[in-house]
Amino acid sequence: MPGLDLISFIFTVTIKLLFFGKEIEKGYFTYKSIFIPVLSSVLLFAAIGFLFNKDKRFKIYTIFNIIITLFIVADLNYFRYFKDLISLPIILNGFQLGAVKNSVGNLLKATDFLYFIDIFIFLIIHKLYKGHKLPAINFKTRAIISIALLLVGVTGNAIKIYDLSKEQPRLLSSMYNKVYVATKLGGVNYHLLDSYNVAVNSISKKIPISKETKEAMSSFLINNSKKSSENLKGIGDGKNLIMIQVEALQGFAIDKTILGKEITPNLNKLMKRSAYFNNYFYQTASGGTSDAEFISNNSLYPTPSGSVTYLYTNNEFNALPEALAKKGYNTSAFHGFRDNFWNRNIMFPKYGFQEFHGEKDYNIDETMGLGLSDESFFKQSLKKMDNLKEPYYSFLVTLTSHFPYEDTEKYGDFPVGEFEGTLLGNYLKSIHYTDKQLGMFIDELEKNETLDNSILVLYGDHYAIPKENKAELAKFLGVNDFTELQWMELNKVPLMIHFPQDQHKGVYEIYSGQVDLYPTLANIFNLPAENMMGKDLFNSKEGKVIFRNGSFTNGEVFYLSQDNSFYDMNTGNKIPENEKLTAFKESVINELEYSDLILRYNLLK
Ligand code: GP9
Ligand code: MN
Repeated sequence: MPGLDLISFIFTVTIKLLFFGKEIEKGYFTYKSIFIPVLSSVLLFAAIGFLFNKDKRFKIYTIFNIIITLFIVADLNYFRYFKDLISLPIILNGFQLGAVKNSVGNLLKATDFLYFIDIFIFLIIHKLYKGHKLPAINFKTRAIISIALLLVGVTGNAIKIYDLSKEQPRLLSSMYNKVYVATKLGGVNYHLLDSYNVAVNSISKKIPISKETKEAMSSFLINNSKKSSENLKGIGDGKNLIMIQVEALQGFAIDKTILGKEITPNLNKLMKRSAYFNNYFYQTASGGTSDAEFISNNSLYPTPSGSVTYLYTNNEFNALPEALAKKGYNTSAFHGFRDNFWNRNIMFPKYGFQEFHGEKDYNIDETMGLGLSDESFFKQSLKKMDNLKEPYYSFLVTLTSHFPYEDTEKYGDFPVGEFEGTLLGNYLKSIHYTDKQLGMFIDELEKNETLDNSILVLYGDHYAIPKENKAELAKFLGVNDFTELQWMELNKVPLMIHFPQDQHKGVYEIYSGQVDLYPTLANIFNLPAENMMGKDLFNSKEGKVIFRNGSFTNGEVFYLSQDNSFYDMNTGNKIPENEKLTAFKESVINELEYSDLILRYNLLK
């Protein structure tokens, strides 16, 4: 039958895209709501293919099908790891991710291959019927059908894209919530829009920022640095700063036991001796660890797609290490992994680290997970730090507790009972291991009296347990399941700031995030606090956390961009949006935009 290829192309590709939508978003997803945009996007390809005749048409449809399917499977795997979708700048970023290949390979599921099944079936049928001459359809008929398909496709898409742009203005241009776009418009439309944005973005760099935006931005930055009090100002002046960024240290693991044993005994000890921020959130996006390093040292938001460390290697920064170096500090970064991973060898000097000790500066005498074990890393780093002239800023980034936490025999004996053999159980073992090494490191600093003359900062870079494994986490925390709001509240990482003689210890409940670290330290070390998106946590009354996907909270209400709704954090219930909340939402979008503009236009030059 002429046109059978057209019908089967539309049918199978649409079904695949619907399944894909379901796989990336279970909470708010419905087949019904996504059916029209998905079908419309497939019709665009169907229309192009139908201009061709017979065998050529079959070939074109097969190629389209393969490309769309490859995108689906790549997106799925990327999503399992990053909770996000691939976008063009990230494809450019691909070489950076080589070393996480293991993690991603780990996420590839047998069912992913089912997405290719129709292609094989079509190829077999095509081979079997090769002798049968397909009846030709004349060009005029093909052109009419093609235009009709195109009209239906474009109209369907236009309506849905318009609806979404009304519901969440600026979402489609800034793509702060890519998954939401894909679950509303389908995977194909998402990628078409992403490509369109990249093209527009590279053109937009050439258009100057409007005067109004510039003024609004500078008045925001000036206002943001104002504070009402001067608590702890300059108390770190002349002291060392030792900052540890711990891989995948998620808040839920702190101060918990399993089978009667503390999971993080050393961190629990440090927490009680420090200023402990228990409502501190990670704000990383697809740049993972590198985003955490960037946000914490620069007080800017990460890029909505790709990573700062790939897209903006040519920028100038106004970072913490540089500010301390200007005051005569010796600044160095330590990380026992490939020097060029996340472009650290380029970016760390850009941030103002005078020295970066990467893999090549360590003796790789013991490996776990991705590379050098935390034990060996800390022991060797202590020796390197011994040689530093004071005052210094040492920034250490750990590695062992990296997903998928599978080197369990090497972590040492730590039984996890019913969680034995699960991702969560393995994580507990690995974070327990890292805690032990942190304990050793801190004890050593205590023994050699370094702690008496240093401010020690410790925080987690990002989450540990992907949404895929949320059932295990629910079981561990003794609940049935999480609402979307509860899941967002689990995005906390601990922040501890330890002062000599355990001064200022206590629990600080202010809602805060990684952008707040640099302004907080700028106050402690008497550094200029300009062009920062965050707030000094010792001198702010109101908390605020903005996430890269446009969600935000102030500790009382939580706005989830996933469903464009506000929640009362006491009751967990949705609350109606009012003028004040709309204004809050607007200001959050502005702040994210200012941070993006600073990067895009290299404004710190
Ligand atoms: C490797 C480590 C991994 O150096 O920082 O980064 P991540 O995969 O967590 O972003
Ligand atoms: Mn990490």
